[in-house]
Amino acid sequence: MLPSSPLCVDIVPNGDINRHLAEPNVLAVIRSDRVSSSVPQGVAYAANSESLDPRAISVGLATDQESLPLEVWRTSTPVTIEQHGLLGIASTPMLTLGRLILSEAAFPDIEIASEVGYRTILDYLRVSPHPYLVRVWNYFPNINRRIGTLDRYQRFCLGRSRAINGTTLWQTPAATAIGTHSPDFVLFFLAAASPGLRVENPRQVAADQYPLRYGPRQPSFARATAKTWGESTHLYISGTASIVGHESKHDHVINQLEEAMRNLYALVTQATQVLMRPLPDTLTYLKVYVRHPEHRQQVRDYLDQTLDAATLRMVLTGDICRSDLLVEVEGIYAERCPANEGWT
Ligand code: 3EB
Repeated sequence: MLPSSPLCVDIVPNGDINRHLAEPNVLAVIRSDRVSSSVPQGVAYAANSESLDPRAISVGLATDQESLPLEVWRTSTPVTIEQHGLLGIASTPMLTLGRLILSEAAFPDIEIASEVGYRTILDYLRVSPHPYLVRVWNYFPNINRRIGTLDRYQRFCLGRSRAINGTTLWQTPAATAIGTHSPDFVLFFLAAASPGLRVENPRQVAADQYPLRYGPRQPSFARATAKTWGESTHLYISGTASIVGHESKHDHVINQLEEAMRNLYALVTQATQVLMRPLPDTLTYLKVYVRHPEHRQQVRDYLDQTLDAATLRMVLTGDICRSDLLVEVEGIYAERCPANEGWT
């Protein structure tokens, strides 16, 4: 890691989460599957062996892998851990990672869970040294299921919109919203003392300007945020799909993936034009969500043929927020952590 950058990212094949958590400079260990919870339904806080440490994030996606690759974020200084009610906080003097796990069963519906979740986070951020969200991830089950006239993603957007309405702290972070098959609503975020720079994609209508036919409250996320930490500028790219303008495009998964990657690279070009500082040379990390597990292999093959060998990658199975979308990508430009840093 450059001494001036407070945060680096890595993907490690090693599934030993506790070994990573034992290191004081580890900010987050993100696993894509779900830690089985021993807590009964209806308890808002899904407690389990890893849940006491907010740096341990388990997203709740189905996994068909033998090995469990982990995403590990490391910091240049030791991490302090706190728990504020249901909200777990891991921070350094420069930045904050937050983790909120709500059991959906404790709420009447996803709309309320989303509103309560975002209110909880914003209430904490107001008194935090790092009040601005830079990047947010949202995972919850049955994202495409229709409840009445709206689907659950649209209801999630409604709840988020109510919570952030009129809040100047909300400087529209980059985000991901993906459907799982786990009962928890998992939210985690990166926050900083000052907001990132919002970057929009010239090929896409800004999500908060989508026509209302996609839902009564628009999604609120930036296509990317660029964040300068010391001497280093990171780009956090939101979940990016085969959407041009505001419309979903293509029926075939690889055509969708190509369109999503065109969107991603258009966004990177846009970011380098609005930024005063260069980005790292290659995309550090690409995470791909495919709706159907049977598409994973062709997606992997496509990535192997098209990505720089240095780009870390992970292919996960998850549901995309529009039912006509088969694939979504998200990415990070940042320092990759040096191999085996801090390991003994
Ligand atoms: C899209 O472009 C795809 O609601 O926070 C991507 C990233 C999507 C974030 C969100 C939704 C969200 O509209 C969906």
